[in-house]
Amino acid sequence: MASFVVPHRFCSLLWSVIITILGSASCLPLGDDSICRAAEFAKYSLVFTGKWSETTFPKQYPLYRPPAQWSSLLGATHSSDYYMWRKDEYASNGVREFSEKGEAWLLMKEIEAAGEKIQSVHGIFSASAIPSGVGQSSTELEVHSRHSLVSFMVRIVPSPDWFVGVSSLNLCEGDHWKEQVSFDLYPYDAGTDSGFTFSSPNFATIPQGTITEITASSPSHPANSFFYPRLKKLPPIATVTIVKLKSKHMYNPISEYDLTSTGNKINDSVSETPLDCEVSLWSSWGLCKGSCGNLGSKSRTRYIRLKPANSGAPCPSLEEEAECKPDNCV
Ligand SMILES: [Ca+2]
Repeated sequence: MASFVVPHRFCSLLWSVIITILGSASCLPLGDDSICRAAEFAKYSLVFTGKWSETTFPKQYPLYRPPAQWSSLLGATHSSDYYMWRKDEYASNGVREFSEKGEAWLLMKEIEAAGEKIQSVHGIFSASAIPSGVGQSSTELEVHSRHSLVSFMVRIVPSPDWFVGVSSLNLCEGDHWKEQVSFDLYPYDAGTDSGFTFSSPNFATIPQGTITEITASSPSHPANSFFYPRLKKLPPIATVTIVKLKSKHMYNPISEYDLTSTGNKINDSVSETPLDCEVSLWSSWGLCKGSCGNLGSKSRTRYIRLKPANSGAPCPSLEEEAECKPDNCV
């Protein structure tokens, strides 16, 4: 468990001063979350569950150097004056560093700067990395009635610039805090690296693109690791559950990687994604072999580009023969 809260006593003090000077609170940042009338603070537990298995995502599933895994989780609780990342917007430098390399330092600096400058951030929270595609990590977070939104990201490892996360999720509902929220998570592309596959070499996207959701059909390119033309929708690659803590349970964190007690939960909805065989183009025909005066035979071959999985279409024949006139006869 590695969660902590950015001290913002200084910011609060600064705001008190500003409000006193202006003699009015009308300059307070207003947004969707400004109408939260719930109790001032609430604590939540957050459980992130990776569901990136070879059964569910058989295409190019990374088995080694490095095997499929999740980076540490980095998040913030904030007001609507800040956002960590947003679909169709450009990734900040911090979001780029985090989604390409899993380096959190710059993103944490950005979050802290937003907290100091416009008091839009209440706290930062983090959870441990998960060393496999399937597994759990958890942490706790605190929201405030003026900072009721939650955002976080987890990098997909290995990948060019792919991540999952939640953007500006409001835990406040009018006059109360939500008891529990759960979401299926799908992969996003940060728009900063043009690699198509999990293990593509670094290849900067110039000019930078916006953050987009990766689906079974977009980007529409057969080389893409998440391109599954037979699926209407990708299965969720992860889930997140955020549960409000009762005050008496506040210091009873859920243990990390506790797969034994929640194993059923993780495995209950493993979907088997069929993957059809893909083969290369045929090679050119080989020499025609045989004795002169008779018909000879020649052959050509092709190789498997993608092994089928989970009852996908099997591979067709990899070798073909044809009759021919032997080449060495005049
Ligand atoms: Ca990309």
